[in-house]
Amino acid sequence: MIDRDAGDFAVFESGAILIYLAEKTGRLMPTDSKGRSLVLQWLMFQMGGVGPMMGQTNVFFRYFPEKIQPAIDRYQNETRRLLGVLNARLQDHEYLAGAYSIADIANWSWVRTHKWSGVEVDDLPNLQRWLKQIAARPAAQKGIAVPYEIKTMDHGEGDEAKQLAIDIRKMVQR
Ligand SMILES: N[C@@H](CCC(=O)N[C@@H](CS)C(=O)NCC(=O)O)C(=O)O
Repeated sequence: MIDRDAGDFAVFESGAILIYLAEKTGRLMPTDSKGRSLVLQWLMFQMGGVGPMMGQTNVFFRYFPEKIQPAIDRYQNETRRLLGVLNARLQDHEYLAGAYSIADIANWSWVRTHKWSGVEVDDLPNLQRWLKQIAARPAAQKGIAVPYEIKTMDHGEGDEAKQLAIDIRKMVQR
């Protein structure tokens, strides 16, 4: 991301971009130490867990031409475990860290594509409630349409999904 209003200041890594934007606008992250820490904890949970694990699940489940079952199992199981942690947290919390925050934005952006990773969440009711709740937010709908919306990732099946997997496969380093 390049902040044109700040002398073309460049920020990389999605977590760092979200923190930069939250601090710059004073929105979506509290400023008190505890509130801020809670948001950062759940943001880091995505950065260090959900993102990399779902990323690898997709690599082995969707993109690799060879089906290496132990690798698929390993990453799908780890993704499932992480989604279970989110589900437990969401049992008595409407959002991950107090009010709706950059922690929800970061985690939701990955978790919403769980079907693409071949991971079902039927037995995770709190996670499903949270997924729907955020999906109903107009700004979230606007966000996933940038640069364009890939609906296939929601469904994870059909000819369009096959084509998308072929296209992404070309980008994956083996
Ligand atoms: N760490 C980067 C994102 C990297 C990332 O999420 N890459 C995805 C693809 S969009 C991935 O996990 N790919 C797996 C791989 O290429 O091995 C960030 O959060 O900005």
